Amino acid sequence: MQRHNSKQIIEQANQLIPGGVNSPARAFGAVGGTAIVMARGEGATLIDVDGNRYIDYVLSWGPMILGHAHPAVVDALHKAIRDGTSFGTPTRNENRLAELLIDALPSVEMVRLVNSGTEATMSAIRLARGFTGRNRVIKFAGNYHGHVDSLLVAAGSAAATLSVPNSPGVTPGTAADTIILPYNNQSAVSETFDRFGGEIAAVIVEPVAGNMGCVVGTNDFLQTLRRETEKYGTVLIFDEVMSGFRVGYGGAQQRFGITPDLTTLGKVIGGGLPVGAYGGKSEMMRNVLPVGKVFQAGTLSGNPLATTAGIATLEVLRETQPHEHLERQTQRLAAGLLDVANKHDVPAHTACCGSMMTLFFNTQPVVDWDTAVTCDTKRFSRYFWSMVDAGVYMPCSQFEAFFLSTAHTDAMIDETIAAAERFFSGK
Ligand code: KE4
Repeated sequence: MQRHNSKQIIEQANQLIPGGVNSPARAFGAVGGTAIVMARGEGATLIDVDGNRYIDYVLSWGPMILGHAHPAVVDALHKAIRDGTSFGTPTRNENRLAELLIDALPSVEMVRLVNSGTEATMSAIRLARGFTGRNRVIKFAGNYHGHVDSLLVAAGSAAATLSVPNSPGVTPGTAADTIILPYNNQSAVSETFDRFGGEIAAVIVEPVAGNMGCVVGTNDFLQTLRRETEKYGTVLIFDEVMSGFRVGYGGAQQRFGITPDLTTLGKVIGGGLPVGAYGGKSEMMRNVLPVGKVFQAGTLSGNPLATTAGIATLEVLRETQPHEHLERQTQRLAAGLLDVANKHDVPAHTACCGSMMTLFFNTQPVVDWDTAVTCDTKRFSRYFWSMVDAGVYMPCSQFEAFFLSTAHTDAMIDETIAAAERFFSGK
């Protein structure tokens, strides 16, 4: 495949925008080479600026669960845009989207709409701290919750347990209140609560992790989080920005039957336009301004066009209930990729939940960050470019998840497995 136009556009972008991208995940840093500039999407395919077509398993990093340019979303936006784009006032749409979220998610009685997953997690943590009057927050290695200062941290010395910044610009003081624990490790959770329980404002967790590749939280782990947070009056936050409406219509909390105190959302709920949200029990949410004292605001929060795309997307999901079909398709893809890897003696493992999955180049199952980092990322990079050149656009990092949409067909899945076999046969 030739990608001259992509190269030219990225060269220019590099002069205008740091790294030529508006989000580092798009820069192909982990796999080398030049990022591919896309021109448009059609269902489960993307077409780049050189006219090359790809089966798309990135789906804008999760939002496009109905595929690109779904008629219900496009028609709704065409209609809405004629009425204007933003008023800075309450609008009817915001009630409708709030209703859909409240109806779908067991933990949510009241919700605040924001513009991104990062805003949602940042606000949920501030609310938890304001509600409890406590400072410490627990997060898990390998979980990503957006570029929130207090969560851009690395594990500090084990003794200190205090985290240290893992980005310039994050102050040691900000990092110090964050405790990082290993994912899927219930004894580390219990020990930390024994030591700091009464000081912990919140635990934030991806119940199905997607940011170290797809790693599913075990029932023991998630039940331990629920039990310990209840015991110590700590707010349990399920970050369902990625898993929400993707591992089931009611998210991981409905799938696993574990109800958090707060839930953060994004991606799918905006249907490809910028929407995030955080929600929980009314008693807790009423602590948010203007009813309560916890400050949070946003010029474009609940934007008429973004809520239009989100409502259209969720209404199609609610009416068509595609999640079982999506899960079967995802499992078929995962099994097919694993089968061809095994056939050619390439060490690999897969993990999937709902319509997200990852093929790990690893000799052992990936259950946390420490096992994730033992993946063969060099082989992954060769695999990535082999698949992209075969017309399969996949996440440009071993530590991301594939996503499927209702527009992915059996033939596309077969084509993807065949492309993977061509790579594995050449190793
Ligand atoms: P945004 O601020 O990017 O909308 O959401 C942050 C976020 C929060 N929580 C979870 C579980 C997330 O996965 C994310 C964002 N996910 C990444 C992909 N792994 C977004 C891609 C990007 O940063 O460009």
